[in-house]
Amino acid sequence: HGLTTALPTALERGEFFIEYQPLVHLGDGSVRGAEALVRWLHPQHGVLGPDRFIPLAEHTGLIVPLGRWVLEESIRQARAWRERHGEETAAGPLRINVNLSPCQLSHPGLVQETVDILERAGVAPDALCLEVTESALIGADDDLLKPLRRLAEMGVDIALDDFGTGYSNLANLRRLPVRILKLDRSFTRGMQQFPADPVDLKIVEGIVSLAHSLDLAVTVEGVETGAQAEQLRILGCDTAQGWYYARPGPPERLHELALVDA
Ligand code: G
Ligand code: G
Ligand code: MN
Ligand code: NA
Repeated sequence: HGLTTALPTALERGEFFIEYQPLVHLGDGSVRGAEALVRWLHPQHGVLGPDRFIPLAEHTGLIVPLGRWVLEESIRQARAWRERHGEETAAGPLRINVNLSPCQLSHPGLVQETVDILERAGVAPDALCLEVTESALIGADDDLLKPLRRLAEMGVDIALDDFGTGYSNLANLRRLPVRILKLDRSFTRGMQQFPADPVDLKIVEGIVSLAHSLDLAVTVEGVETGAQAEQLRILGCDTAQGWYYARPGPPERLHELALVDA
């Protein structure tokens, strides 16, 4: 349909833009980074979310140049953010999270392009966290994991996105160069009511305990209320993201947020 034909030129026309959603340390409420979320300002349809065009971009292969642009733009932003607020937060390096689709992972230029983008921007690899979905890595062979391993060795963080939806073999986690589990929003939803859904509580408790025993940090998504945040903090989750803290917004918003809390 119409979007398919407009997509290839949208990148040249500069119709994509990025919103950033803060990642907050649950222990002290300090901002420790942000996730980059791409949008398309379509000349007729207005702002389109990623679910409207990422699948299309993956299908047509445009995801490779689009993903490269997102990475470049986010790293540029990370640099500005670090120049203003420093490279470290109370909870570790200040990072920008960028989503990586499976097609980008199997694209042979990924590692070198990422290195080049970081070097050109003069930004250390620890400014970057790449989010890969659990489903993309299920049954991944070594060829697919190799680029992620190399990036991880350089200091890039790797997060497993949408964790808990993909039926992955938990023992498999040890094989992955992943340091962070991003718990899918569906689990956070069970904490919305009070008392929280007991089954969801047990599941999250189990995941956190497993993750920590493997030296993985847990980030929770979709936190919409203070009660949820408190519950998830008590369960031992490390980092949170959600409307309770901030909706995705323009990069200028990042400067308004206090980075280090007393
Ligand atoms: O923007 P929104 O909050 O609706 O994000 C929906 C999903 O779109 C996210 O879960 C994320 O996985 C995906 N997404 C957002 N930005 C990007 C991007 O730059 N690249 C890829 N591959 N996926 C993205
Ligand atoms: O990469 P991923 O699909 O996980 O991206 C996060 C998505 O979740 C984005 O589409 C973002 O707009 C959305 N989102 C972020 N915070 C919240 C929240 O607190 N509640 C809900 N319902 N959605 C959220
Ligand atoms: Mn994500
Ligand atoms: Na997710």
